[in-house]
Amino acid sequence: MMKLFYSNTSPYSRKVRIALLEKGLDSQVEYVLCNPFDAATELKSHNPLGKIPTLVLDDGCAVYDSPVICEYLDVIGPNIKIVPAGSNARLLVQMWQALADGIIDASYNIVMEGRRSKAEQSENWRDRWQQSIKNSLDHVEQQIKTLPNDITIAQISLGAALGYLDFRLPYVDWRNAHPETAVWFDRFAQRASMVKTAPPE
Ligand SMILES: N[C@@H](CCC(=O)N[C@@H](CS)C(=O)NCC(=O)O)C(=O)O
Repeated sequence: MMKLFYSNTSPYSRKVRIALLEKGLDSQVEYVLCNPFDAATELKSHNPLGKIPTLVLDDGCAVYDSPVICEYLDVIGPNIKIVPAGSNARLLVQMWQALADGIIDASYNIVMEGRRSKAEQSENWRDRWQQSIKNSLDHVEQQIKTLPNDITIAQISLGAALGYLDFRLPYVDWRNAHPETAVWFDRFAQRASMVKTAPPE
């Protein structure tokens, strides 16, 4: 059985967990809860980067990071394609994924920076990450109508990104300035795959 190293709070892991549920592959995976910062974690023997999510296949091969795992799930799951094959459709969803992953990266950096001692924290970096989140959300608001109709890695990544903002950076209060994105997310968040993978309260 394949093994997914993940945590309940990791937004990148959430992308893969949503994708597994949407593709009906959930029962083919053993979920291994993992803290990547635990020095003794088995994760490091599979992924030299020591990051989650990491999917370990039946033959012991490891697959990372989240975009690569999601693409791989289309190889093993013959049902819906979360990364469409046509070149234009593929580019569109990959760009959505890059934008949403970028929002996650900036948010994750802010969270991790906040865990360092005050003396180590950089106001400049935090401002830059905050600006990048704001600009990206403005872009999402303008482009939200271009999301594909069928579920793809575009919606999955955006759902994970907005869910992470709500979970870790609620002060960003993104809904007021991005009403169409808010309508989209509040509907998307009702999907069983989103409800099942929601971070703990
Ligand atoms: N680009 C990677 C990012 C993965 C990532 O940074 N995961 C975090 C947890 S949310 C992690 O494992 N951090 C441990 C570390 O940075 O050493 C992906 O999309 O999977």
